Amino acid sequence: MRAALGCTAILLLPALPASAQGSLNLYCSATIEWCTPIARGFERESGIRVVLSQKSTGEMLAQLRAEARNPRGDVWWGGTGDPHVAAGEEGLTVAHESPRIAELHDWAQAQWRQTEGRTVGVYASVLGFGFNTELVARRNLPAPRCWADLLNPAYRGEIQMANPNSSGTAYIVIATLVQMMGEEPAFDYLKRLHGSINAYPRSGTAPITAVARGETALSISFVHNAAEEAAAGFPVGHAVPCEGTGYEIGSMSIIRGARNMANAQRFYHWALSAEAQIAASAEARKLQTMANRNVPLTDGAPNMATARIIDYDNARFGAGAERRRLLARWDREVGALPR
Ligand code: S7P
Repeated sequence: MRAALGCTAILLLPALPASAQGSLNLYCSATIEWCTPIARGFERESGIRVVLSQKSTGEMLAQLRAEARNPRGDVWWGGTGDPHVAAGEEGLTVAHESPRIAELHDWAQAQWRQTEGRTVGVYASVLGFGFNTELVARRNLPAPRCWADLLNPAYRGEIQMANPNSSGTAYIVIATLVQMMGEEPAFDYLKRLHGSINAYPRSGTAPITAVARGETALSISFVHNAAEEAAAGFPVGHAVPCEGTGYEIGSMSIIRGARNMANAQRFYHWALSAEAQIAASAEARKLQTMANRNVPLTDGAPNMATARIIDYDNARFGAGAERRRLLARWDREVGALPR
């Protein structure tokens, strides 16, 4: 397998056997720790060489737009659902149907149906807060429970969330607050929250990594990422906001003009199987809810069924025009403010 991060390509595995069946250019918007076992698992199963390229979801959408006349990727796997929905709407991805669609949870099938087959759910996770249990104790800070708690002046300079232009996770923060509060109150909230944000990194997982390393006390993150840091031994707690919250449908799409279309369709079918999802998520130690209903929830994984989640409007917030409008408003009214 080759991995390409930005412009760097690294050969990770020895050459494949003579049975190799061509190659697959896999664009991946989960973390590299999650993308690698997916790529490696498919190589093992198929003999097809995988060239892997990883970027945050908003950045990958920008890349697909830039490459529209000369597509280089075959499949886009992982990352939050809204940019996949936007890509489908913009004709950057194509419809596909696998017989495995019937094996998927309702939310994964709904994503596929609503986009007329252009994207399908592969995992899901709930948005919430992560916090460093040692830092909050040392600084005498309360553990956050609710969205309203984050406006506590005691958290000034203590919170991280990603930049919504690059990060699909941070875009879900905006879309969630708009759906829960209404747009004007949501932007008022984001402006007030801005004073407590110490950084807006590009990647959606960077804030929880900073929490785990003790570089910031709190983050707005998917709760499975916080649970994974805790399982790895870091002093990390998490909370699902008491008022309710949004969630992601991590998605998969086949890129229009894929040069390796047959291999892309084979990957798609494989990636929806319970066997692939069990093996790759175990290797990556992921604690998400996998799309195939036959994949049991791993011990320690947050249970979506018990979380208070909103009826997230994927069609509205995945629409390209709405996404551009909300991001431009955030840049103008929040990101540009002094802190
Ligand atoms: O590791 C899985 C995961 O956390 O990575 C993705 C990532 O957070 C989304 O990327 P950006 O916010 O940087 O776009 C998630 O889809 C996934 O749950």
